[in-house]
Amino acid sequence: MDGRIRTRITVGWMLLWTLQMSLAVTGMPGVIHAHGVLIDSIPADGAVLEQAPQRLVLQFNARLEPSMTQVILVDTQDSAVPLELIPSSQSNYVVARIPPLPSGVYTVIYKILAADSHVTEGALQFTVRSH
Ligand SMILES: [Cu+2]
Repeated sequence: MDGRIRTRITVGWMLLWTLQMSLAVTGMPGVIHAHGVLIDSIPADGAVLEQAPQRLVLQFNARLEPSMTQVILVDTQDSAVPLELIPSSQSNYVVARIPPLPSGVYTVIYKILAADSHVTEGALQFTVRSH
């Protein structure tokens, strides 16, 4: 193959790759192909609630691979319950159903796979103080 043609093809591939990367990074505002970091949650970490929450919402800074998401709720007796995940229309959110909870301190442990192919694990805690 003529060397000039080979060069043109290589340059073409490089341009295409650069374009794809820039689209991937800029295509989803606020959501980048970064390390999956929790940026917000409902309930918030450390929240004290008068009523038990019915849903858990975790917001990350990166697109997630939902099939790899795991969320567990641990109560004060250290009994762990995997939470049922609810599909979310936003790729950087995790939504889970919380079963009815008596008063107590609860720990949410989550494990996610972000678009950068890294797994992130973390935890947050909330207290239910219903009367
Ligand atoms: Cu990463």
